[in-house]
Amino acid sequence: MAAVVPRWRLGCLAGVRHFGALPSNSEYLNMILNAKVYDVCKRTDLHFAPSLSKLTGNRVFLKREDTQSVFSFKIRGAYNRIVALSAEEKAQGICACSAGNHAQGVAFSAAALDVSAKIFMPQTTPNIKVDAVRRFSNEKSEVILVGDNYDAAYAATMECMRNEGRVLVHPFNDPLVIAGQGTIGKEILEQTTKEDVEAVFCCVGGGGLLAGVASFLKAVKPSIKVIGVEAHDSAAMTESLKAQKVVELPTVGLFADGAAVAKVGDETFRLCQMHVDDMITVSTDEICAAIKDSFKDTRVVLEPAGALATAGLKRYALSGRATEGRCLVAVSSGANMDFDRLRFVSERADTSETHIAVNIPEKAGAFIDFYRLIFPRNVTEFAYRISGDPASIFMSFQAKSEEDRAAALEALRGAGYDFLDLSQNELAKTHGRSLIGGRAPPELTSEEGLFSFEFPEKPGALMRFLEQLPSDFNVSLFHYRGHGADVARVLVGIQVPGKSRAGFRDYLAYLVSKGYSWKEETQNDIYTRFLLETSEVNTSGRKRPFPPPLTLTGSSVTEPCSSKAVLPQRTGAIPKRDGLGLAGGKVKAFYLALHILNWYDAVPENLDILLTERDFEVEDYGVPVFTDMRPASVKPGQLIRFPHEPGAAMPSVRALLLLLALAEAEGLDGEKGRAKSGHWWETEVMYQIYPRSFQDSNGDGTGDLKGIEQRLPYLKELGVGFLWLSPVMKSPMMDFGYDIADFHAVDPLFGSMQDMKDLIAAAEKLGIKLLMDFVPNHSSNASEWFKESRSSKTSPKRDWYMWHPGVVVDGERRPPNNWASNFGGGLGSSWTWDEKTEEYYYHAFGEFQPDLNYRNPEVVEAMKEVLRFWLDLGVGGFRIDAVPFLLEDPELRDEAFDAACAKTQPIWNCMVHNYTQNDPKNHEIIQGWRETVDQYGERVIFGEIYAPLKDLMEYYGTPEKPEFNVPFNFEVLGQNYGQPNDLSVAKVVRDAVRSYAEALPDWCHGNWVLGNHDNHRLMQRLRNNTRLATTVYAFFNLLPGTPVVYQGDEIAQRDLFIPYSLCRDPMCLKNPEMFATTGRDPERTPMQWTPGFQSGFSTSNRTWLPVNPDHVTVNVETEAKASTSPLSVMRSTLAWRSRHPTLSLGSITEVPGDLGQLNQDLVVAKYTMGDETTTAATVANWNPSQVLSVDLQALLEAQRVGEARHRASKVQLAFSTASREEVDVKGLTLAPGEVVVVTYTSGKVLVPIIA
Ligand SMILES: [Ca+2]
Ligand SMILES: [Ca+2]
Repeated sequence: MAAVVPRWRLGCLAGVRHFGALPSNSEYLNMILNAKVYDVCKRTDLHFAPSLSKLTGNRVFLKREDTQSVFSFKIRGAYNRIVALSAEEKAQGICACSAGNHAQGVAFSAAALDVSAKIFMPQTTPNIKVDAVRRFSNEKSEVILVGDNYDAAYAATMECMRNEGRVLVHPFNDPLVIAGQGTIGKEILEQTTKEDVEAVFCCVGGGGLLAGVASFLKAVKPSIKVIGVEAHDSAAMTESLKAQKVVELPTVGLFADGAAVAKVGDETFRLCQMHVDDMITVSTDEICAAIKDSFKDTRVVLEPAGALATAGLKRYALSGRATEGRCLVAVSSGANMDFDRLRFVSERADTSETHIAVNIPEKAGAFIDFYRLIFPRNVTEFAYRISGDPASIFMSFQAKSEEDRAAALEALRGAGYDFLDLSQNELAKTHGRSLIGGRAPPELTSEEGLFSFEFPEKPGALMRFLEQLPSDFNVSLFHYRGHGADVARVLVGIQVPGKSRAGFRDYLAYLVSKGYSWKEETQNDIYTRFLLETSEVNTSGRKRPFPPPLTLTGSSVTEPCSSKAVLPQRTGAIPKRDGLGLAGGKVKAFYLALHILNWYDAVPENLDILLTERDFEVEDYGVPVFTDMRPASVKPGQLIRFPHEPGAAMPSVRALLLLLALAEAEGLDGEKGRAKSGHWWETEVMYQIYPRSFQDSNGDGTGDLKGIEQRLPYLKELGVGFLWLSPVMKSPMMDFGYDIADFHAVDPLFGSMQDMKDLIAAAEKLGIKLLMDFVPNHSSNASEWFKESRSSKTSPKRDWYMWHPGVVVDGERRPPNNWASNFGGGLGSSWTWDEKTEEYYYHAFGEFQPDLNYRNPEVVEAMKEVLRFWLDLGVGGFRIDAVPFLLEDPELRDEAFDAACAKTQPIWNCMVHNYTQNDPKNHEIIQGWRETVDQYGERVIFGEIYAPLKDLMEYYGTPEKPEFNVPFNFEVLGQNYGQPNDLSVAKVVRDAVRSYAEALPDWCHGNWVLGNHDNHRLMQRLRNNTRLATTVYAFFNLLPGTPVVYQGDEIAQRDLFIPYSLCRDPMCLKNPEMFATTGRDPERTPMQWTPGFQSGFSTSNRTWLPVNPDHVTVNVETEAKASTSPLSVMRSTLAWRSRHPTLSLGSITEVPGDLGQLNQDLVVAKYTMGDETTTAATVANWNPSQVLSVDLQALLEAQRVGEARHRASKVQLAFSTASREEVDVKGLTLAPGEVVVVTYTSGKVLVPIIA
């Protein structure tokens, strides 16, 4: 049937309309009743809104236009317009201009009617909307992005219309469009036959919806009020009706962008003027609140324009205009919400916030007096910046009710506070909170430090924090914003005069003890750029903040190893010394500066600094004070004296500025300015538990979680701080847990998930943390993941693993390349054929361990989720398995292979693994893990990487993109892995320590692994020389870096030979010819606790691997009684270490080698302790039978040749593994295997600032 063309349809150019005669009211009624919208639109529900009804005392209904296929009512008008086109017009096509929902309606309708549409959208339209329009378009249609704004796009539309003869589909100013929207009025009437409708609310942009709905209702049931709702900042219809003519707004607010129209249509205006009862304008806050109200009743998030009607309805009802109990209807007109705006909406939806600006006296304690008047109401924001007396504060709080709000304000008034209620001040709410204060002048910030604090958010937490603020330091900036998060964050500026800095540190330490964590932000760019005034341009031509921030530069918060220099927290009393002792090597000007600041009062005499030529080679010191004083008073070779005057801040500040400048010029990043704040994994000792062999609690012959729990007190006494558990996740145990079937479950062999939780809790009570073994490279072939992947080639998890059809060579199908399984066996291929789906799958290890495909982002995310699962349970972190194996060469290239080698070794050992290991992209995956773990605060990842030192260090990442907190150091354990090392030669140790210390980047924390479940025990490698094994552990326990103890090594437990018939390890089973060297069972036999039955490990007659018969002498119980036993030496070294946490944080500076006067069996490692003022050396006598005599004073001074400017230092014996009376370090004799620590300081300062 051909569409009837009404006589008025002469043209429809907005702005240039020239209707011959406009449709009459009855014609509109007719057009609405006959509108052809139901081909593509649905008759939307009229949804009863219980919450809104309760709130208003009316029966409130929402007309759910958000449920149309394009999520808004616009499709009604667009379709009704397009369907009415003549055949000729349809062939010409249409055009439209829109930045939003109209475009979607046009695209959808054009597609439904097979019409070509050109839709013009401003280039600035968000992608989400452009994509939506494209999604609805047919092939004949086109979305054209043009111009910077709607007007420009509209001009292009007009041009297209003229050039191509297309028909414009106007968004509102067209009778057929208006009639299409009018069908909503018709439906509302049909749907409310049982209701007593008082009013219907419609949003207004151009006015099409309101005009249509009003035209219908006023024609059929004029008693129903029709009310239009506009945003307060784009009320074009309201203004026009008021002026009785169409007016154009100079600007429109864009929040309700779907209804942001500067000028309504002349036809919509005409209709509204005739039919509309009233207009209401609403604020942004009201719109946000309406979005929330609608959400409560429908669980749908409306776009701002879509919620306008609801906001208006609320305003109407709550202002008392509605008759109680009658029915109110709002058209929920659209749900195309930009997801990015949700945060803003949710923040603003809360209209219960009261915002005030108030002046309080600028004095300590004024804050809390003020806050007490608001308390216990919830404070959502609190901002302050020093600006002189009185101080201005911005505060937001939530009152329980309007009365409560009034009461709070009255209380403030009563206490004499002069405040401003900002609740209705849009500028204040949007920007005021971030503008409070701004830059403070230098005279107010010269002693200011900026700190961020975090603490658990709960009622009253802010109050308690305010109570903790130090009364003797002035607060110069304060900002708190409640985010509804579980952690509260506060930013505080505090004025700390130089001489009070030590006291301030104590205060920070006190806060940490109270559960607050802090981080200094004084060097944060935001601070210097936005909160400080800048100085005049200095000699470098750059502007600098003035004065430069004085900083403690520290944190109690977990931070990645960073290149920033960090002063370790001062512990205990200030050392008594003659002057400031500095470490050998380069002088750390930065540290010196901080020490001056901290200890100024404690320096008992004048501080002399001699400037050298080099001090003047630096162009840009960036410090005005220094530039000032340089020409007048300072010359190279001149001694500057900073007189000692306790309490006199000025000299120390001058010194600080000078030294900071020098430090900056020296480039601390490259120097050993190490990031050391002493995380637990840096200062505590790691202990590896192999759970199958640690302690059996239920008599089945295998160790378990309850067993570990029983032995926690032993571990505590031993002095270890955290445990790494080899895998206990659910597994078929083909590789004893390194083949995981379910990453979220504990294997029943070890116990239940509850046992795991109990273990974590019990360990925590003792201050011991637990690291899980995370095995990311592969799963078990029994995992649900792999079963699904293997089920068909089209399985959604097919790509979670690595499948390949193989290659056909000479008519025979073969794996795609020569990659070998790490576990050997047969041809050794790492590709196994799957009969069912006729493809190979890849496995770096056993065929029961298919590799996960880390090129698939789903896998990457699934494994992060595994990390979060265990972190949520409270584990301290992870040891991560087989890291180099994660990704393989995407081109599957063959690896180089040495055939001769394979005669005596498993094939894998004879290949160069440059295509299956250490892929550069592995690092991105690890960065992702680190980010995941770091989100949990003080947690850690250790990595298992057998790689050359250079490659190993890459796994620390960079300070900006950190990877492992600690990649395991296998230098001592595993040189020439697979061949037992002979460590009886001191040189092996010396070289291993030296090369590791040289390779370790300055900002990274080292570690020492001496044994694990994959390598022959230390005792085996030392030919069962107990004394030497004891010495090896003692020596490494007394070096900087984290020691790692493998269970049993503390009692010098030995390998037990396991014949092939008894072996359990796949490395043994798969390599029968060479099982004795490849098998790992010998180092995995049960822990030896007592001389008794099964050594106390189990009550079973049969344990999974036999207990070593030597347990009658080698066991915990026996060794605990002997003071020189391996166990006793282990305990005493760990105890000394724990009393000196700075030891672990130090840097090894020198490992002397071929010195004539040194006995070759002495191993010496020199290092700075973490506080950078103490230098120490650990010396071991590696000779198993000879006493060696050495003059340590001479030894250490001998190292000083070339550092002539240092004075002689005093060497002191600090620790020995032997019991000794002797303390004279000249001619000290070291017993066989004895290890001593000496400390020495380099006398008085310090002629060279820069050595
Ligand atoms: Ca058991
Ligand atoms: Ca892999």
